[in-house]
Amino acid sequence: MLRRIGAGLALAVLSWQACAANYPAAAPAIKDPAAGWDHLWGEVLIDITVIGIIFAAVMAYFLIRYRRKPADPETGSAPKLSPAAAVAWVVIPVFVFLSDDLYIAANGWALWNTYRDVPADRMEVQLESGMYSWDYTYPNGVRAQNELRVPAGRAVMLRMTSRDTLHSHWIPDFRVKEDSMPGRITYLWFLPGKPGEHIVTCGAYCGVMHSYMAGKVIVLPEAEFNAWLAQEAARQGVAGKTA
Ligand SMILES: [Cu+2]
Repeated sequence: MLRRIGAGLALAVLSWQACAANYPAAAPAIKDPAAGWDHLWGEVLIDITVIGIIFAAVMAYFLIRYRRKPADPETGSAPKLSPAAAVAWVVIPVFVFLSDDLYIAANGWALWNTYRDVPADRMEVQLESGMYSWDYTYPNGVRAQNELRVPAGRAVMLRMTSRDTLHSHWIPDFRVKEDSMPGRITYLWFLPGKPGEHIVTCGAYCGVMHSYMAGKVIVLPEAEFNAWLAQEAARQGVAGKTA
């Protein structure tokens, strides 16, 4: 029995290390956090599926193996587990389950920490949220409402606050959501890879028109974005600096 426990333990540690090998804990700066979150989510799904199948299989086996039989001559004389085996039956499943839990949690922690480091090469846009709109201000003073145009391939950081109540700027495609609130500056960043459109929505119930608080992130090729920004600067009569 003890030999079997030892083998199980070794297998758990080995598979844990095999997992950790293709997932370095101290990952260098993340190029695209959205890909990191997707990877981690995939990992969670695989792990809970594998562990779920193992636990379900053991349970099904026990249900059949130790089912009650009416005229069972062994009734009342079940073999007792030794103290070591009893402890092992508790400790090993807990160890397998918790070690995987901690592994996933540690990776989430590492990814979150890296994600909070915003790349130095970024465009910063101020965001003021209010009932019921998203109001963006570019570095050159250009303002936009509900439509955030950004250049492809460059990190975009939003510095956010709110003029009335709690809102939450959510861009599902980029896997980012952060609260904006009065009297406080919060931030988020994302990396728009290629041109396209992405939904922005409010992730915190903020009033009766909350569900209408939708906008767009419009990712443009860099030259097209610069042309748009210059054109808007001229139209709005603000300084024509580049972002
Ligand atoms: Cu809102």
